[in-house]
Amino acid sequence: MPLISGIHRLRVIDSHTGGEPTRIIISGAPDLGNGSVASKLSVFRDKFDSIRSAVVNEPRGADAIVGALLCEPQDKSCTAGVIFFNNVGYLGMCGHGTIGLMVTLAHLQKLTPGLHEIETPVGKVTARLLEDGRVTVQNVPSYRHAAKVKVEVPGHGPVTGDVAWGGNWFFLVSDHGMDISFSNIDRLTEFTWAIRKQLKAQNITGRGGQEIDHIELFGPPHSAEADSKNFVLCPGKSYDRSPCGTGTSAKMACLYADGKLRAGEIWRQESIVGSIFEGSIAENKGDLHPSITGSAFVNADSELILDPQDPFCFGIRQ
Ligand code: PYC
Repeated sequence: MPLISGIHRLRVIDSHTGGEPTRIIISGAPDLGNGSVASKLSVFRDKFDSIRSAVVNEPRGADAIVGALLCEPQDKSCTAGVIFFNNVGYLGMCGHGTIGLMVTLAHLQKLTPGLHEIETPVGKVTARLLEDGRVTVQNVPSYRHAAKVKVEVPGHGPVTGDVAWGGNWFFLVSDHGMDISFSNIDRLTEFTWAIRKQLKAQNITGRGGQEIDHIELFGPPHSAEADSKNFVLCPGKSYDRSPCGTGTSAKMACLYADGKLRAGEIWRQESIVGSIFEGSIAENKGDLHPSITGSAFVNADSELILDPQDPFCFGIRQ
């Protein structure tokens, strides 16, 4: 069955959070049924994956864009439901994207400053729109799954890192000898991509065999206001321009486990482009709850046109 029978329009709002773009589908998306956001994601992935590709891939999109589908939450205590996706697939949670979502909903006058709950495929997160326009996201519980895991990377030698969950799976490396600078993006991408491939080849995974699809390198901050600077490789080989909300959550879980960050203490994570997220961690009944604060700006409100005559209507796919 063809996905669209004639010209189809999707309204999208673009924003960026610390330089990392988020494109949110506001209307025109297919009906995904009445289930939870996790079940809506299954329907979207199984039946409408071409819409994901149409929104984020070239010629309309670009590798760095994280897409989001605004949807009805099953849990009526939530202000919204959201499914995040990228150039190659779907994300469990997305910190910068949730900050972008909150600012987008405020732009649409659908929410006012205060506390809101958002249903995601990996659980409920809480986000507070602050009076100054910044957003604090209380992420899903985060944890370190494995410490000091050694992976042999051809051309680089052994690399040691931690495996941690922050809403996505991360391999976090501090001891790497690389220069964490914007001018070094190509080498950082090549190095982290090589690590990712070896994690897969050597069957190093997250809990329950889940693939580790984000690699995070840390180095000294360039900004006097930050504690650390990072480079985050995303699943589709793009890098995160923001400090990465889920990656910063994973990092704080590791710092906490090592006794290097106390509950309530502020951690300022600088991104590869110089933007900063402020984070902290709280412990409740043995679970670690990270919070991330950052700002986003709406930069486009537009309509995507899907024309079935267009040979690249559903994007250029890998
Ligand atoms: O902010 O969590 C995040 C994120 C994940 C991938 C890109 N950004």
